[in-house]
Amino acid sequence: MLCRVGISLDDELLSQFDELIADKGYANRSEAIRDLIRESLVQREWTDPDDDTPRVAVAILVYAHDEQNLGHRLAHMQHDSHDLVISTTHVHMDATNCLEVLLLKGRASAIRRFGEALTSTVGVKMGRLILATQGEQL
Ligand code: NI
Repeated sequence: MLCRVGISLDDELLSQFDELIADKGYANRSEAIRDLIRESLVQREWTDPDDDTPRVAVAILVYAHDEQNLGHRLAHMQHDSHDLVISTTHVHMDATNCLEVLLLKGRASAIRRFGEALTSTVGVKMGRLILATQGEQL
């Protein structure tokens, strides 16, 4: 069932919001607001340290494979946590730089610890951990 709600915003904030959603290509304010709410709900899924529900996430890494033996070290870390890694894609972007995308699944605390260890490894040029959702509650 779809419910209608009204919200009050000052005109400057609304103006900035409209610019933001136009830049992002939203068709209307409602869908943009629904997405903001969903994003907050997804983030909340990750906050309970005692939650055993399997969570999914994506880790993105850019690194030079021969710097500080990174190719080997990152592969070693992944083998040590192989139970959390569903799949990996490795692209050799040029002679030295690699892009790696990992799909992760497991307990929230384990995924966070492992994903943050990967993205914060010294020498990684760009690292992101995207905490996703299996979507049952949305
Ligand atoms: Ni490579």
